[in-house]
Amino acid sequence: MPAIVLVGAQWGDEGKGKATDLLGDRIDYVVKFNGGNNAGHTVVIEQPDGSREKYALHLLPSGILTEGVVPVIANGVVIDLGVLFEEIDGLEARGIDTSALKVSANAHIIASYNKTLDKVTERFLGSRKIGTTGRGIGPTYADKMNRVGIRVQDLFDESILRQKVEAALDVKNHLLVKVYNRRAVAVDEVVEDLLQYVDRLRPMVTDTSLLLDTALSNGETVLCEAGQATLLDVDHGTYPFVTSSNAISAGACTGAGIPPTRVDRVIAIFKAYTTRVGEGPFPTELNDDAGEFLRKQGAEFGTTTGRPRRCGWVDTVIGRYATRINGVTDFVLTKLDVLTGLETVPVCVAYDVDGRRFEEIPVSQSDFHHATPVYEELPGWFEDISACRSFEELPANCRAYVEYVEERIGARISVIGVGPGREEVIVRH
Ligand code: 2SA
Ligand code: GDP
Ligand code: MG
Repeated sequence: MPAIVLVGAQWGDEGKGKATDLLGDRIDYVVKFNGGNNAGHTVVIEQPDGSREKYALHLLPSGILTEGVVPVIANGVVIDLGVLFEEIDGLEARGIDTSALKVSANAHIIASYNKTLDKVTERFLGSRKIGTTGRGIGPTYADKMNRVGIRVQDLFDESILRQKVEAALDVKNHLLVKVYNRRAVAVDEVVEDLLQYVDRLRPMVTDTSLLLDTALSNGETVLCEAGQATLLDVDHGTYPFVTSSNAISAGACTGAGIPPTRVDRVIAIFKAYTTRVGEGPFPTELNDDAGEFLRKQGAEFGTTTGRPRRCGWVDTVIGRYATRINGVTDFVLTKLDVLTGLETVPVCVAYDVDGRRFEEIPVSQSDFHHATPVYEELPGWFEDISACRSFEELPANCRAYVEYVEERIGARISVIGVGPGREEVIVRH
């Protein structure tokens, strides 16, 4: 059976968690392949008595909420062990069975010094900051590339662990003390902190690439779920205002050890408008009442940090880019209900940069910073769409909006979200 990759098409928070959860009962494995606890996925599940349970996941794959699914944290992830066990304990306390969780022996560990470095670097950068989540993501990936990272498997050999922590701290302590005016970090302190998790971690650790290969060969279905999104990808996003991992579909191959020939479906989650947290260019951003309307209607606040998200109209140039770079086969259009109540809905179809029209994202970052959106105004709708379960039930203007966006982004919109709940969707294909 094939592997399916699910990605965010914009700057994150498109509703990937809900989309993964939706697919859950047709999936055997759900794999997180990039990022760490910078991610925040909110999933709302209706209970038999009609009440709603809300889950906010950071490090665990969203598939953990579906019974029978094996959740996998693959090699491309960076793990904060304290957060991992806090999240596991939190879910167990709410009756969710997490015992099937598998963790790659090759995933990297976020050590305390990298959380410190993330925060002090941002402070040091001042107005040039990235607006990171402060979870130590960037410095941990930097260590991985510098070959001074700590991997999960290192925890099972104390002497190796000590050597690796020593090597990592060699330069870092110099930096912390001399540049950032902080205290030096003791090797013992870090080693002790990490070793406290060894016994709980050991049974989960395995060769997850082999596990997934065997599953695929046995006809099982594997869903690889990206954290962050296309425009936050370290190679293909708005660098340097990106996260430090590959969040596009290809990231699933390196981040989970699954070959490209195994992947036959790429589902991209595209919000009916656009949001961004942190710094960086955002052509359709609204700093007015319309932006406030979207933030309020869409409850656009960071799932991890609580930061208000920047909001703007939908950008089909970005949608088309996401289709190309990810090889999207299907889109899930989320939060269409949030646009209800607008006289007209502007759709960005191109950019204007100093009088020049761009149909694609300009390759020059400076151009992108200056890009202003070229809008088509579509008529809005006022009917509550949250109870609609078929495309035909949607108001005519709402259907026209979906079809217009679909035409421009260049891949079919197969599912439409009309509310935060698990069942508040329209399945078209
Ligand atoms: P980092 O911490 O190094 O990954 O930050 C680098 C940039 O990546 C952005 N980023 C995100 N953008 C949207 N959502 C994310 N997850 C949380 C959420 C964010 C939150 O679901 O709401 O709670 O604030 C996420 N994670 C990283 C980040 O804003 C930087 O622009
Ligand atoms: P992720 O990071 O992509 O998983 O997205 P987040 O969970 O950070 O943010 C998406 C938010 O939108 C969550 O609060 C979801 O409950 C909510 N959501 C998802 N789909 C819909 C939808 O179709 N309509 C509405 N109103 N909310 C939705
Ligand atoms: Mg999120």
